Amino acid sequence: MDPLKAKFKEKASALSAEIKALLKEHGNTVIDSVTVSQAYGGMRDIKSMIWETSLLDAQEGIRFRGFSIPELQEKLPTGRGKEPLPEGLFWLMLTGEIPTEEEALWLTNEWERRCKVPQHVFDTINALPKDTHAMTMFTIGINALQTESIFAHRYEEGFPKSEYWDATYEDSMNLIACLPVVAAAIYRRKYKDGSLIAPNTRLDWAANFAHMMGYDDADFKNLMRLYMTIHADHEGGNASAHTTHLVGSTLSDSYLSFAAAMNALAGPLHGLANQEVIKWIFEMVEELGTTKPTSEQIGDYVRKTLAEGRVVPGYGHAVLRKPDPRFTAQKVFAEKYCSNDDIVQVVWKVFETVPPILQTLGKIKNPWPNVDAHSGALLVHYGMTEYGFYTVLFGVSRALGVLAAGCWSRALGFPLERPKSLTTELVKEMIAEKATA
Ligand code: CMX
Repeated sequence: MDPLKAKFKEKASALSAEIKALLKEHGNTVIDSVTVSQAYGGMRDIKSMIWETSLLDAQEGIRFRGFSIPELQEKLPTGRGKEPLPEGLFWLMLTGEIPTEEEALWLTNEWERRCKVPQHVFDTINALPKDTHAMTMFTIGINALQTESIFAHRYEEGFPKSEYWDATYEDSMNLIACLPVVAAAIYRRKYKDGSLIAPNTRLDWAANFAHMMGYDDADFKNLMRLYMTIHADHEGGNASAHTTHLVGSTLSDSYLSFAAAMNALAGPLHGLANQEVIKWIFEMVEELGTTKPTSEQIGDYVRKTLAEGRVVPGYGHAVLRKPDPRFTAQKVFAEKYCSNDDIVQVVWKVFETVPPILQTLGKIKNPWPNVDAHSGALLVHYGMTEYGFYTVLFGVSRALGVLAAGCWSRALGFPLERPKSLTTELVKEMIAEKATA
């Protein structure tokens, strides 16, 4: 058994026993109650899912196994780069322990060893019209890769519940290993001449991804390491994470549940917002005829967007109530590497201008920027202007968190997810009953 799998098995057995005891003693303890607004309002704040890999605080933002993003930047191995290796974050999310440099390097080599994308995956992607959205190509590519699922093969043969976690671990590791190759193939087919760039075995996972897309700038590789780290997980309730959890709970394998998650990420209120942000900025600078708009010009453009009944992309969040620390991490990166870039400057001016305008609407719970408000400007700076691809980058990173959490779901034996729905008729009856009680 490989060292990461052995560590995960040890941690999973211990937590599984602890949860069993907890449920025996406190299974009927009420830890939350649901309001009518929650039933109608997208189930906000209902505590009804266990997600071990990260936790989101409305004021402070995301913590991965208790570590904030600046803490990860300080503690995770960086390999040959200057930003944390996503390999280290995956190890942390799976085991709860910060890996050593050697353990992170082992994972780099392990993913390289496991990276085997069959030809039919490329053929499937290439069979799609070139103007197919990159996220559609991505989900189809992942589904095509499902032929490799160890879980699906073993289930078909018949294997015991006690081994589900093992097959899920194998599938998750193999899928994560292959995703950069699949994503880079989509990028090369859709936006370049279609020729593939072979992986460079001396590079870590994120740097290799940059290389296979055709970017060999050392700073861009650092950006990819940071990007792949900060987008990886955002606790369990967000649409892509929750989708992985829901679909995985039917014992769909990691490939099928992750492909489903990517369909959720492709929505403009979720991951597609990163393409919408830069599209909105490009349209603004074109309409204004300048890449250096004033705050007044930006303010007018924001008010025009709102008057058209559109949302300002990259702003607002279902849980966060402060600027997203993932936005801040990217701003800090930009301050270091490209503070004079025009589009970066526009993003910073939008950051000054948008929150007070959104606040005046009186209905928005969080007027602050989220992760998607900054990412596009950094990519444009390094020459990646094809914003239709941005959500694929988000997706490759998101695999780390949702698949690590998927391993935990199978290791802890979580059952089929099946919440109770109500009709409005029944809600009215329940309200009336409460009033007379
Ligand atoms: N621009 C304009 N209006 C906004 C807004 C924004 N950025 N954010 C919220 N609102 C509106 C909502 O549409 C809602 O309007 P109605 O009552 O008329 O329907 C109202 O303000 C209240 O919304 P909320 O409770 O503050 O926010 P929600 O939890 O309902 O929605 C989110 C959260 C992210 C969907 C919303 O803020 C939004 O649409 N933002 C823009 C899209 C975006 O950036 N999404 C990316 C989120 C991060 C990610 O998942 O990647």
